[in-house]
Amino acid sequence: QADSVFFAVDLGATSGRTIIGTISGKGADGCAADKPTITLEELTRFDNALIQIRGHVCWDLAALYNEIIAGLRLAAQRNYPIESIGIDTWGCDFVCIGADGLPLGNPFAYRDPHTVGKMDEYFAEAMPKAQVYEKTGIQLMNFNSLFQLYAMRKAGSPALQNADRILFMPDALSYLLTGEMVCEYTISSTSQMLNVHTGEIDEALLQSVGLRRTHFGRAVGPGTVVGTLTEEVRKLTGLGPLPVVAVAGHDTASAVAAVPAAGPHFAYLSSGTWSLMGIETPQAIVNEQSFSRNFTNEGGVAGTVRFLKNICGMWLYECCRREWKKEPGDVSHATLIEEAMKAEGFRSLINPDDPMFANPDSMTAAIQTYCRRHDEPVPETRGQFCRCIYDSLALRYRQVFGWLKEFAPFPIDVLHVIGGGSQNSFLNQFTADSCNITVLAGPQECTAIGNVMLQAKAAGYFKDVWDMRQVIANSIAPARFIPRDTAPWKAAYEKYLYVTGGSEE
Ligand code: LFR
Repeated sequence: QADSVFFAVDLGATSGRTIIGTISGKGADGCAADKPTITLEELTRFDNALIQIRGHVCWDLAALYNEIIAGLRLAAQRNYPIESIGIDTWGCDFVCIGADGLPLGNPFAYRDPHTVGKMDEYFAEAMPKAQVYEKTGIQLMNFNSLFQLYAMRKAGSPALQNADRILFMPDALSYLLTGEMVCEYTISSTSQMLNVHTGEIDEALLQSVGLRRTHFGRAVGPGTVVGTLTEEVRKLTGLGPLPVVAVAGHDTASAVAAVPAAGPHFAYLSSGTWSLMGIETPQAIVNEQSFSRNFTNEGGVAGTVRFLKNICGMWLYECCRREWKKEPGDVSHATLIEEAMKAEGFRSLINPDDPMFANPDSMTAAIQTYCRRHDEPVPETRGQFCRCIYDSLALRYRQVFGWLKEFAPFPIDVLHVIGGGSQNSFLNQFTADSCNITVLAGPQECTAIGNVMLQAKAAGYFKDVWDMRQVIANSIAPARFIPRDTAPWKAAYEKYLYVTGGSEE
């Protein structure tokens, strides 16, 4: 029973990793044996930071590429019998490629302010808001690729003007490794340019930003081979002509694919820099309610739809922590969580999704300003800040979970919390209590697991997504949080609605 070994690149908005994923217990005929399992080994970890440059916020494409090369080289040195390579990243951002095949500069990051206000301009000038939603079923967020492209057109961006091709982040990196250009379904669904009814890039939306279908790569579904490593990359790394697989290129799609659920009646909360709360459905849900509450229908694996809503997740906490790192003192997660738990509960509530938290110069100052404006006690200590963020997040989860239950075409039995945030047991208990639902927490490494699983699926290892999820369930035991102290959360939710103005989206 040979193990199968895969190489995963998982890029987040603050750090990236290269990972070796091994599936053990494979039957001799390539079919799953009784209890196959997956294990991960982190090869390299590196920072990925928003780079401020000439009034913009960008990603460093060449640095990311270089880190992938370094990870591959290490894998070659250690003689891992890699079968394939897969890359997943955050959504919406893209790289313009010139006629010579080279990137035309660094891609804008989705937190670049160049799209602020551009959505409304687009609706006034190009296509009404309701029509954009009806076509795409995608939640309206100013950084969706459609509005980034519109903002770039308006600004006369030379990169866009000269773009021969436009590749979404994971596809751009696969291209640098293989020379092949694809437009993978899960990542392109985040662009707000796919027609949710046809699954194809919409002609009218393309025209609205002055593009043609030929600007994008070959459309492929998750789990398709893109190509093999170029001669150049083989020389740089010492690897052979390995295939690169378009996995579920969107990190959230990879994460959802890795929910260790036994059946379809689950909700998930993919908890990282963002908190993505939703359900998996066979059909898109596009109606007036989903429009007014701004829920999205992103592309999932195996023909599923990820019906979900973006909630600002650990971003507020991560930004505060970055500020505290500049001061003396221990800023470990454990210490900050401990300080938060000692602080008074429900003291200061905020709407974590207020636009003022999108990318402020100082997050602590932004939270204080919000509290002053809303007559909430102003946090001063680290514990008070963290408690404010956790309480407010759990209350926002309650709000969105309530809507989700109304939309779900099935009763939701359990909420799977996955991703880095699932390690925070206090927040998990808050979530269970606030939403009044059993929480199953883990795996923490869901994006990387989903990435590896899609590669294994492409290699013909699983018959379907449930087969795949069974292997994940065999490999990790999620921690269970039962709702127990729900009354205080009910009362706090009234206060939350009052402070936040009871927003309908
Ligand atoms: C999470 C994520 C979200 C997407 C946001 C911006 O990492 O991919 O799903 O809405 O980043 O791209």
